[in-house]
Amino acid sequence: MKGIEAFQELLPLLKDEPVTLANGFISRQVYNLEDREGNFYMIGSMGLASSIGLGVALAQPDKKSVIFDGDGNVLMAMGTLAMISAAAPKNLVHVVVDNEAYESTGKQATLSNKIQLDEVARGTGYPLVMRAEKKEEIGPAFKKLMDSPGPGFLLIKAEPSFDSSMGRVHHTPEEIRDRFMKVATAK
Ligand SMILES: Cc1ncc(C[n+]2csc(CCOP(=O)(O)OP(=O)(O)O)c2C)c(N)n1
Repeated sequence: MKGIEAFQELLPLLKDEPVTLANGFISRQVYNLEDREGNFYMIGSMGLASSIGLGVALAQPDKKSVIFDGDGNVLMAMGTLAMISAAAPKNLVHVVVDNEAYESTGKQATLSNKIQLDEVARGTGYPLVMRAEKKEEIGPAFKKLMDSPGPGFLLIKAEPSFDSSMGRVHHTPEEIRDRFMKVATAK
């Protein structure tokens, strides 16, 4: 499965949830497929989408805070998995598209071919951890996570396959912040 196919399954299942996206191709793919005001595109800071998504979950307990992350990002900030588990926000859904590569910077291999990130999430204490290896498994797994008390974790195994003709996110950081805050704080 291509990474973009994972997002093609996930995006139609979103409603008005605030979604925090990892930097690089994760943000670029989702921006090109379907830009939403409720998307917080992390521009630059690798590893931090999960911390921001945790902050959103804690600040807005009545909304689901969704994180779209990458394996390289998770490996860079692995301690955040422990922080999410310890804080235990019921309203957090952490989705990781795992292509076993730092695709955004040239497809260098990450360690996720050896280290199973779903097992790491389970080990830190996420109460609901799921894995999807086929496209058809993504929708049911994501729906289950969205309907269950979290924090939930979905590992999607994908191939590196970014289409480099997809442009960059064109919003300025301030625009991304202001649009996102409107959605994240809406009553
Ligand atoms: C602190 C830091 N180190 C390195 C980079 C460069 N960088 C941007 S995206 C990326 C790879 C992210 O990998 P992953 O989360 O697996 O997503 P993928 O690129 O495979 O979609 C790297 C190394 C950065 N932006 N910040």
